[in-house]
Amino acid sequence: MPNPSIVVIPTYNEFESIGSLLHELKKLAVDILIIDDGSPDGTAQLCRSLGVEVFSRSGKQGLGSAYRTGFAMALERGYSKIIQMDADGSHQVGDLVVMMESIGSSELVIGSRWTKGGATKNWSRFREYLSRGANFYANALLSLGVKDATAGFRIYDAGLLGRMDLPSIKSEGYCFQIEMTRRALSRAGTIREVPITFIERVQGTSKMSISIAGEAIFRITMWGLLRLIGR
Ligand SMILES: Nc1nc2c(ncn2[C@@H]2O[C@H](COP(=O)(O)OP(=O)(O)OP(=O)(O)O)[C@@H](O)[C@H]2O)c(=O)[nH]1
Ligand SMILES: [Mg+2]
Repeated sequence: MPNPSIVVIPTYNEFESIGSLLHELKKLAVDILIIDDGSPDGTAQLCRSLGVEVFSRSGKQGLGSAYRTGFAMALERGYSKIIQMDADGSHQVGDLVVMMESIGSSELVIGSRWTKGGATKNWSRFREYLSRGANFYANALLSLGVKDATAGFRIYDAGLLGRMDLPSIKSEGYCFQIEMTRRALSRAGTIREVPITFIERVQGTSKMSISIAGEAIFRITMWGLLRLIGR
């Protein structure tokens, strides 16, 4: 019988980080699905050589679209819990275990850096302010009531994910996490934040860019304005 839970991991050039993460994940009772965008560094080949399923796409198409693809596959296969995790070593398997134990009746568990007990390690002041600032701005305009709405470490219940109309989620960068949080709330999803320690990657390079930050500022502002005029 397949596991009831699946971890969906988007990858782009994560050859140096993904091996140790998969090694740790394989100790849990979870299936794993990698969504790789044709990483030139051989990430997909490495994952397959470790016996992990890879769905390969041609060319870098963005984190949001990678998750939409992976989530749709997970729902179609009938998994009841769908876990999202970065490949860069920032998200710890130990924290995932705690998150899984904390699910209770929650339909969305967020591994949170900014709830009591959460932390970041090896982050520059700039990255910390960027993350805190994005959360402050999103909460001020959208009243999400979630301390870490940009977190990419989550467990979704399939029932909630199925209600969220994934093809209509448009964000591509880390704004994807905010849009998913908004949508979960609008579909009456119950959310729990569980403290985690986020560790800055030591291998590979960040895909964070000006255009990804710009997308978030633009979309949050637009949603805030639409909210203001009651739409
Ligand atoms: N398939 C796919 N994966 C992506 C893409 N962009 C980022 N990723 C993956 O998404 C995860 C998060 O990307 P990161 O580069 O760590 O970006 P981030 O976590 O927003 O930024 P940092 O905090 O700087 O690490 C990693 O596993 C990346 O490999 C993409 O276009 N396609
Ligand atoms: Mg990262």
